Amino acid sequence: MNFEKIKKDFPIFKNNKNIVYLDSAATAQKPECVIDAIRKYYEKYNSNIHRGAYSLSIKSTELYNEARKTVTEFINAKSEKEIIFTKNATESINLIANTYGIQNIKADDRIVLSIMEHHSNLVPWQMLCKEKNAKLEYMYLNDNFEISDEEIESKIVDGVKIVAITHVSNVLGTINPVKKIIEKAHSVGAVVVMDASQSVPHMKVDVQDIDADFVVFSGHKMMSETGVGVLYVKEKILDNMNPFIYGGDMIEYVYEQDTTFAEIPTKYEAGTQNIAGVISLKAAIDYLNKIGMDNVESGERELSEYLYNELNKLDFIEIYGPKNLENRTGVYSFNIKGVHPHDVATVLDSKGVCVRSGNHCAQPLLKYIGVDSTCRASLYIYNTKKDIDKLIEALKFAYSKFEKWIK
Ligand code: C6P
Repeated sequence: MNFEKIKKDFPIFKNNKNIVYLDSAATAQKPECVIDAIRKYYEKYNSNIHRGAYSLSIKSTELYNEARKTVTEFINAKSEKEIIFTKNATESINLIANTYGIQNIKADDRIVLSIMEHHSNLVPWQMLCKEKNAKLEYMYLNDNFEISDEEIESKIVDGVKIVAITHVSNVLGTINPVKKIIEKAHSVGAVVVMDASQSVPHMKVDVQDIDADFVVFSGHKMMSETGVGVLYVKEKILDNMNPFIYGGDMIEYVYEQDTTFAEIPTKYEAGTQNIAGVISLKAAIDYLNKIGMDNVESGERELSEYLYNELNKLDFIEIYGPKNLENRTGVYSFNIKGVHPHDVATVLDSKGVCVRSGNHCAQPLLKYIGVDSTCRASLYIYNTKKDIDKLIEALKFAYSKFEKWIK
């Protein structure tokens, strides 16, 4: 993959010549074609969807519907009815917990998560368990920051009703064995919520092949605007779920004392949607498809290996994540031993290198691995080996500044 050429598609790097952006796990930069799609929508078609008989509104509705088709094909869902647009992955998970969860979880049922879940895929389940008097349990990690087969077998047992698992950890980069987990969950009658926030932007995800019941992700991590997310739900489950938010557009008919609801997926899309955001998500997926998801994955793997090897050469760095590179993505959490990650990130910033530092919205995971916070460098298609070299140089510089203070 020609990373240098891809980088030229991103105006932010023309306007900030010296930055090295290594925080794509938080949010991805936007290529020109996505920015153009948003501009074009507002300049040529801006109008509400599903509401007007005039041609502008019809065009907006068509663009919105085309985006749903593009998402359907991108993750190989069976039907467009299975794709719901939300605000982000967080809202998608809250929707599931507050509809399917409320309807199906009873006292003493079990919900199983992994300890590496982002707070978005943890707090909603905690709240649901408290409300229903259900039990919340965790799959923990082995020394290589992975969920072992034994852990899957011992935790996903009779009585488990929901398994909520991230496909890829936003802290460790671990790729979880989701097919194995889903097969096991289905064998005990549980449904699986797969958080694909850190996988869908980076690899081919086929929801029918994986067989997850619910899949969530955010558009902004795959180069769309912020404020648009996706919830995939198998049609047979969706048919029996209550709506999440009530109001305009999600209804079929409203009487004084009662309401009938629209067909799926509109039943779950109440109120005016983020139309430009949804259209920008289509543009982002078209862009990814043009590069090819196989190239995205293999290109990032090459960069990830380079980053891993370069970080490993620095004996003052501690890396948290799997050592076998085939089982991880380009998300690297690390610390300079003895130095607070916010201090490290501030020095890196002085060299133009953007990394995230903190708990990455995964406090139970950080507690489990025994650190308060980490620095995190995360890669995407516009990064280059030069970016990684600059990170390494900046880390050496940071170490030289802190060395004398480290005990
Ligand atoms: N992680 C990060 O820097 P939202 O905020 O709804 O778009 O995405 C939530 C979310 C859910 N699951 C995983 C695995 C995630 O990584 C995230 C977002 C960002 O790691 C922002 S905290």
